[in-house]
Amino acid sequence: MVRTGSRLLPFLLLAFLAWPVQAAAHAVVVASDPAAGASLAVAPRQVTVRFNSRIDHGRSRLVLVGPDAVQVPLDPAPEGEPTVLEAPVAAATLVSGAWRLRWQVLAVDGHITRGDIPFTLTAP
Ligand SMILES: [Cu+2]
Repeated sequence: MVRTGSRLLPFLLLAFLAWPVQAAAHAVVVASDPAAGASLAVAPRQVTVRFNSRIDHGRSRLVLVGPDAVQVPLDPAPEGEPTVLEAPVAAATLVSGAWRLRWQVLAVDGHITRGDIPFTLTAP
């Protein structure tokens, strides 16, 4: 009996540790274009953010925040790859300086996450 119990304990511990990981499957960025910290000579014509889990495209947002807190809301594609949010960027809308790609997504687990991906647009 004691033996069974001591062999069961590691399994219970594992199950306990694994559970919150599954429950907390909100969307986290795994890659982006522009990449975080990128320095670009030319404004991107499209932005792409790849997440670790499926997202609800219809309830996810992308905004470019630029110098002087100027905000350029983007229009993400309503569907596409289940884990990717992307949007076109209109030509000649971005001045040079420090920018942030601000993302907010709804993951399939019902949790909203948000964050900023900083990048720099160098003067032409
Ligand atoms: Cu979650």
